[in-house]
Amino acid sequence: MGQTKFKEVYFVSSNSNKYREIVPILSHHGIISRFVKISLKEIQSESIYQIAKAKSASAFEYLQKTVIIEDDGFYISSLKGFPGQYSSFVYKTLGNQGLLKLMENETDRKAYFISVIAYNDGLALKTFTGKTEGTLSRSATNGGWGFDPIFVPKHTSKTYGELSQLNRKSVFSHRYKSIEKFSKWYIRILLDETH
Ligand code: ITT
Repeated sequence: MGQTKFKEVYFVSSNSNKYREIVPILSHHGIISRFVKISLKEIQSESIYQIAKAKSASAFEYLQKTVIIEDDGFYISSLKGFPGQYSSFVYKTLGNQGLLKLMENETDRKAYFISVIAYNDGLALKTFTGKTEGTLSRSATNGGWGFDPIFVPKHTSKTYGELSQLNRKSVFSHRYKSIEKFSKWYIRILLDETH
C-alpha cells in the first residue's frame, strides 16, 4: 500500500463564513484546504448546477490548482422559489427584514436551502448537493450570517442563527451535507490513486 497523497484543495469564495463552516468538516476527513478570498463572476442561469460548474471553471482557470467552490440558493415556496439563484443579491438589497416584510401575510412559510459544491481539477468536474428544508420564521433572531436569523430547519424550533450560537448549525446544515458528500468522495479517489 502506497503513501496517501493528501493534495491540497483550494476553496474559492468571497464569503469567509462559508469557509469557516466547511473547514472543520474537511479537516475531520484529513483534507487540507486553503481559502482564496475572491469574488468569481457568476453566469446568469436558472440552474444552480450550471452556475456552480461555471464558477468552478473560472476558479480553476484563475488558480490552476484543484479547487472547490460553493453555490447556494435559498428558496421560499410561496414566492415560487424566490430568491433562489438571486439569494446573494437579495440578501444585500432586501435583507432579512425586507424578506420578512414581503412574507408578513403569508401562512405558507415553507423554505429550503440548497448547497452545491463543485470540484474542478482541470480534468474532472463533479458536483455534490446538500438540501435542508424548513420554514421562514416570523421575526429575525440573533446569531449566524446571511439568512441564518430567519430560517428554521425541520426537526427543531431554532433558527440557523440560534443553532449557530450553540455550535449546532452543522447538525442541520445544507452545507454540511454537500461538503460531507464531497469529502467522502475525495478521500476515496485519493485512496484509489495510491493503491
Ligand atoms: P461566493 O463568492 O462563494 O459566491 P456568495 O455569498 O456570493 O459567495 P452565493 O452566491 O452562493 O454566495 O450566495 C448565496 C447567498 O445565500 C449568500 O450570500 C447568503 O446570503 C445566503 N446563504 C447561503 N448559505 C447560507 C447559510 O448557511 N446561512 C445563511 N445564509 C446563507
